[in-house]
Amino acid sequence: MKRFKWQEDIVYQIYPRSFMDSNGDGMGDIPGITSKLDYLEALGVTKLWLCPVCCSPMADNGYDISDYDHIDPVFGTDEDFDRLILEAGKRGIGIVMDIVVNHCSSEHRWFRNALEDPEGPYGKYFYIRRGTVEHGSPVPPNNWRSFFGGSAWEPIPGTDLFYLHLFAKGQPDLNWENQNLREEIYAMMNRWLVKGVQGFRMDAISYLQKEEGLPSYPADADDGLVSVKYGTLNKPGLIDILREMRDRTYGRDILTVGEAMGVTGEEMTDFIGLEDGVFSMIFDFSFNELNVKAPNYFWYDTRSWSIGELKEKMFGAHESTRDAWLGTCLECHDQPRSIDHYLPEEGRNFYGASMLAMFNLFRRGTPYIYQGEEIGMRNIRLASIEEYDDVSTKNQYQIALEAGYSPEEAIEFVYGMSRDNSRTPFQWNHSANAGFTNPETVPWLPVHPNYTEINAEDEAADPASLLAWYRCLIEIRKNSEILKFGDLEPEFRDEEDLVSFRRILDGRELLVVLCWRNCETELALSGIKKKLRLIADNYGDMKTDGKRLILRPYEALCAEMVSEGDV
Ligand code: TEU
Repeated sequence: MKRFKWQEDIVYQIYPRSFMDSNGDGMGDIPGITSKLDYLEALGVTKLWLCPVCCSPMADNGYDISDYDHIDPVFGTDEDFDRLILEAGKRGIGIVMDIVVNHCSSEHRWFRNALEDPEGPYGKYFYIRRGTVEHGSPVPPNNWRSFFGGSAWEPIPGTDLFYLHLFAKGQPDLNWENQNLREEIYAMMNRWLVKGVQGFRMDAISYLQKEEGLPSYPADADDGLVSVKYGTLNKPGLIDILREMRDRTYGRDILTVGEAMGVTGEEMTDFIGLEDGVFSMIFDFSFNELNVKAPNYFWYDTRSWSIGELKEKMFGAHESTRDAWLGTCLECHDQPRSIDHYLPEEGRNFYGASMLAMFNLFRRGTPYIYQGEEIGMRNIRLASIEEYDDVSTKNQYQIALEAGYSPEEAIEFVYGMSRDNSRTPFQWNHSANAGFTNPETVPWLPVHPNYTEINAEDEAADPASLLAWYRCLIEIRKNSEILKFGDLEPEFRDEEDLVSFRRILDGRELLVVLCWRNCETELALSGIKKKLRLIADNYGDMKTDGKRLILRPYEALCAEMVSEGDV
């Protein structure tokens, strides 16, 4: 099978507002990122995916773009961005742009023109539809509920028209059936490629195609509404739009990663087949929201889940992508911190965190690390909802109150699920404000109080730290053809609370064992006919007599399986 450079990448995701503030305004920026390139180079990553940095009124922290061609002044200048590309390039690191084209900002000139003349050419860039009037009040064109809560339709003042927004009100959906709109987007993407960006992360990309006629569906909750996903998630025709986009812009050799929920089974080949996919990869989200009761995404409506479920979802995703490619990840700017999300209380320590690292970095696919994951940053508990910033957090809090929960209960849901959990400032050192901004500045979101114990500087000086472990695993992966390109086969599949697999390439095999248990256990090696030669173990050694492995709490090990003659 053909090999691509992006299969060897290790991607680091940056949330620019929270990474490093260079000018003391309390908000991270591009010169701040540039100033930390040595840290990123030492970590070993090869690509930086930047969450959106283009001009935006920040209704959804940059995921509402008002000018696709320029850097928002909060983050710096266009020249700062050019310099970042250049400086990163010197260190063998490429920049990946976040392309947000399911919607733009309500401040974008296209949308302003559309409001002025809904029947005109720009009106056709959006979904603008007539509502009805019942008992003197306007009723939206259908019963879709936006991902962030409430109707997905916003009335256009002074008219009986509404516009569609799957996300916040400030994020009107773009109409991909309009060829003029498509041409504008392709040209914009090509301008970024000419500037030297080396990849695209495609935001909310499975929602571009809407169901013909935008029909209502039976309500999925007491509000009489239904999640927008019924009428928008991976609808027939989406793949044709994406093929056109690929052929008109990035092609096959540049790293592209789709945030493509709802793509499953046989469709994987069309989307991410190594032969002819529309993207290099999509994120493997198969197990990241096991605690959410699909499909309404209400944070108060969670469920318990098991490691068995997690591993079956993960193996399932791999089984449907044998001729394709995934991006593996545990965290991002929309998810809680992985230590809090995937580990029980007793496993939230170095062993649990380092086990998660191996789980993410040694699977088949291109790994993504979210800023702070490598030092073990944790969820935050802010005193009240007013201290939160995220639009979806505020909406979910409101939804919980409306469902009858008390403020104390509602804030507990926020603690577990808020997107601000992963958006707190990066913890660089143990000085005031964790070195993220000037000591006297108030950062845009509070610094986690644990920064004196968890920070990059202290961990960089400690060979036994989580950061050191990440560096070590990244180095191993970069030098291992098996880890980069090998197949993945489940192992010990029936063992509860154990995730294990083999990575296989040209007859050579590695065994990975991840013990999601808090007690010591014996694992019989009767099915393994070869000897194990240790490559990495978060306890520093491997306990085995050749017939059994003794696994310690949250142990993670990787060993080469060698025949007698090779030992
Ligand atoms: O998220 C897309 C998405 O589907 C969200 O519903 C996501 O599951 C949710 O935010 C979790 O609470 C992307 C971006 O990653 C997100 O930050 C943006 O808010 C969203 O698109 C709109 O651009």
